Amino acid sequence: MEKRDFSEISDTCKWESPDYEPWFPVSEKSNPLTRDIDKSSPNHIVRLLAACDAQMFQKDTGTTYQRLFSDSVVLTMLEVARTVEQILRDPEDSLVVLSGCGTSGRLAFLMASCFNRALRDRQQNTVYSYIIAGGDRALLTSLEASEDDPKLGMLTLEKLCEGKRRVLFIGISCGLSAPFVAGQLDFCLKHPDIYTPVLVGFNPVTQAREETMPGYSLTFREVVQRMEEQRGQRAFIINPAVGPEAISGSSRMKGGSATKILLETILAAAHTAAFTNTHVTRRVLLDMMRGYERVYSVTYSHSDQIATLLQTAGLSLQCGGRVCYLSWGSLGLVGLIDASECIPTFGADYEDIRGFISGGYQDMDNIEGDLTSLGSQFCIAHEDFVSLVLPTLSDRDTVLLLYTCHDDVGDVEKMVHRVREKTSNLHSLYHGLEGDTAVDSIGLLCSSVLNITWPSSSTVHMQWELSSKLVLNAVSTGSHVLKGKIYRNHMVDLQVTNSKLYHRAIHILQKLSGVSLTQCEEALLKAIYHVEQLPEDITSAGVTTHTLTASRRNRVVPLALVCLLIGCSLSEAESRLESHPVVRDAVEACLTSSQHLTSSAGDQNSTNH
Ligand code: S6P
Repeated sequence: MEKRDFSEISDTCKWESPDYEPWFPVSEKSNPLTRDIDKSSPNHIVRLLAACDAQMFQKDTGTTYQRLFSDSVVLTMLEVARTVEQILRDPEDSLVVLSGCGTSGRLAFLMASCFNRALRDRQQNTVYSYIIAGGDRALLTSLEASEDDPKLGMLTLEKLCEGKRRVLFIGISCGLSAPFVAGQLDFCLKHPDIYTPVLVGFNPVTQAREETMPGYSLTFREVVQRMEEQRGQRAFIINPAVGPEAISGSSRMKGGSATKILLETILAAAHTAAFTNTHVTRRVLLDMMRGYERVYSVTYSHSDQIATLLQTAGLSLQCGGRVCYLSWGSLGLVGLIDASECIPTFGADYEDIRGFISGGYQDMDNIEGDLTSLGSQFCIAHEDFVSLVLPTLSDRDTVLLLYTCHDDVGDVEKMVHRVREKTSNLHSLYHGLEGDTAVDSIGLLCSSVLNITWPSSSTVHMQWELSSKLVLNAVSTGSHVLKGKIYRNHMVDLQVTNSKLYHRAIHILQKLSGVSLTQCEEALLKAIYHVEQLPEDITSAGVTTHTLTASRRNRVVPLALVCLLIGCSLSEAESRLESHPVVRDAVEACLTSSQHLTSSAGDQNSTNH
């Protein structure tokens, strides 16, 4: 029996203490479990990610936080599921809209597509639609700035729902923070005759964002308070805590997984009830969520193979190679989503980790259709992989195949042969069903194989998606950790492209330098505008102006940090960063020399005394 690590067990609960980083909401806290993730081996990284993901399913211990399985959460899910059920029974002029920014918008798209497909399969009219801040381009790339616009959110929703009699609006904001979603929720509250708003997120309402939004009179918290006044009748809030992210603030990980678990449970239960003439019950919801908990356990029971993938991908990134996910079916969307998130999360280039889906935009089924004309970054079909990537593929690159027993194995096999002509660095993630006796000719051609077998069920494809999401999140996060992008459990080189990221950057600077928030903001602004002194027109400008300027610059947070740690000019900080291209090394070198400076100043002081 494996020995239990008690230090990890206590770290699991530490974040719940009121004294632990009290100035941050749960979604922005740093996870005590992962404070040394940057120095961990591939196997240990996977163990840490598993321990963090386990926090999603932790039972309610009667503390401040409600959890996924808390009665209050399940009860609200039940009410929302019953509302969906009613819409499915009488869909005329009705719509269920899922909306969010970044990953939350991408998951809104994934789920709306999945449940519309389920309706089409039953020859029913579709009732789902999605909104992602920034439009369909944001499904594949980072358009974080649109998150800050509450009016745009509201107008997009109003336009989408024109002429509808009844709309169930599901706004997803993991941090209870996106102004785009707040504007939409507020709009729903003002039109209760048509709209019923549901907010999904992972902070208590008292931790919803308090900052004012540009051109808007309410804060997110005030919108949530208004929803609370209507709670249970005309507005619903589903907000269990799932613990801090493994990489602080990276809500694409647990936030995304928990969003998928909660909403798929609600929608799948509503479908079953509506089409079997029964009603959604608490038990059905709980059983489905427990099913997802099993997905978590089954997936991480393959930790060694996940670690192999992560190590291979890490080596590729370290030597300037690429990681390509080649997927079939709905796993393609999971691959595209994971790859696209590396751009804002790790400041990665779109070619570093890239997803391709067998049928391209035909399989995507997004509102705006084929986006290939927007440039190479938007070329997502396997044929694009063959023409754009395959010719220059080498052993430096990692290729990961994602497919299931429902996909055309002959097609997978053809692709495997083409890739093998260029590289042997080929791996596969395959989901099969119990009793599946397929001959593993594909596995024989791969350097590593991760085969997961599942019991058959009507929702197994959603379980495959979650399992693949966990694996890919581990691969993309772990490989960037190995590349040296993370310091402790913070992404230091983040892109400061919206107000949430602007404030996160200031807090990271404060945590790592120990100086005041005001000094940190000044250092950040100097790095953004590339000036040694801050003129009045910069200090008086708004956050939107700062983030717009920051979006055209690189490495602003590392630059500001080096200036703060060494007390040097921007040009000196730049040359120090140039001599340490790996961000973690640069930070460590500066910390060592600043400690050295402090201790020699201390020595000097003690000599003087
Ligand atoms: C987070 C990801 C971001 C968020 C987006 C929305 O890992 O990079 O794109 O999804 O900022 O966040 P939220 O809290 O409104 O769901």
